[in-house]
Amino acid sequence: MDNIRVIEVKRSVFESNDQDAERLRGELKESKTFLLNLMSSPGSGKTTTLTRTIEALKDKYRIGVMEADIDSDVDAKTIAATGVKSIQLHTGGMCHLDADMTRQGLKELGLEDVDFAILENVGNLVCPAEFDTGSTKNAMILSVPEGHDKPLKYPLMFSICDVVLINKIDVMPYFDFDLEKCKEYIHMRNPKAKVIPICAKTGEGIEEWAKWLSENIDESIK
Ligand SMILES: Nc1nc2c(ncn2[C@@H]2O[C@H](COP(=O)(O)OP(=O)(O)OP(=O)(O)O)[C@@H](O)[C@H]2O)c(=O)[nH]1
Ligand SMILES: [Mg+2]
Repeated sequence: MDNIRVIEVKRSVFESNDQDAERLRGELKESKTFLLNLMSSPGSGKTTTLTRTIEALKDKYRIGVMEADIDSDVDAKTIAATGVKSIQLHTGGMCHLDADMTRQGLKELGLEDVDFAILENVGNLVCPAEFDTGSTKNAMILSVPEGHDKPLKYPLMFSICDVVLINKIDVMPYFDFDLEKCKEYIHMRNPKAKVIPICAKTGEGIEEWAKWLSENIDESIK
C-alpha cells in the first residue's frame, strides 16, 4: 500500500494551547466526533492495540486514525490494512502534538466522515502529557517490560489519562512486574483512572477496553 497521505503539521500559531484545545473540543462536540488521544513510550504497543480496537469497533463506528511520528509512514500503513481511513502526521522533529496540529490532521481525515477519531501520539512519556490536544478522552499504554514503577517517575502522564492500559501481560512471568503495586501507584497519581490489563498480541482484555470506549463514544456523540 503506497497511497498513505503524509501531512507535515506545523506548530500552533495560537498563543495559548489550552484555550485552543478547549475550542477544538467544542468543534468536535459540534460535529459529533469523539477523539481519543493514545499515548505511551515508544514500542509499548499503541499500533498493535489500535489494530485490535479497530477490529472490535469498526462495524459500529466510522473510524479514522492519525498516526503521529517524527518520520516514516509504517504505522499508518499498518492501520490502513485494517480498512479504516489512516493518515500519517509528521511533526517536524517535535515530540508531541498540540491542539492546532491535531486540528490540521482532523481536517485531512474529514470530521464529517468520522464518529471515532484516534490520534496515536508520538512515543514519549513526557512531552505529549504537557500539551492538551483537544481530545475528548486521553488514554495511555504502559507495557510490562517498562516496569511497574513508571507512575512514580512520570506523574503528569498518569495524572491526565482517563484510562491506563497495561499491555503485554503475556510476558509477565519474565519480568518482576507487580500488577497490584502498579495499580496502587497509578491511583496515587490519578484516583479516577480506569486500569485495564490487556494483551494486544492475543486480544485478551480488548473486550473490556472496547466496552469502555463504546460507552464513552456513545455518550459524547449522542
Ligand atoms: N509479547 C507481546 N508483544 C507485543 C504486545 N503488543 C505489542 N507487542 C509487540 O511490541 C512491539 C511494538 O509494538 P507497536 O504496536 O509497534 O508499539 P507502538 O507503541 O505503536 O510503537 P511506536 O509507534 O514505535 O511508539 C511489536 O513487536 C509488537 O508485536 C503484547 O501484548 N505482547
Ligand atoms: Mg506505533
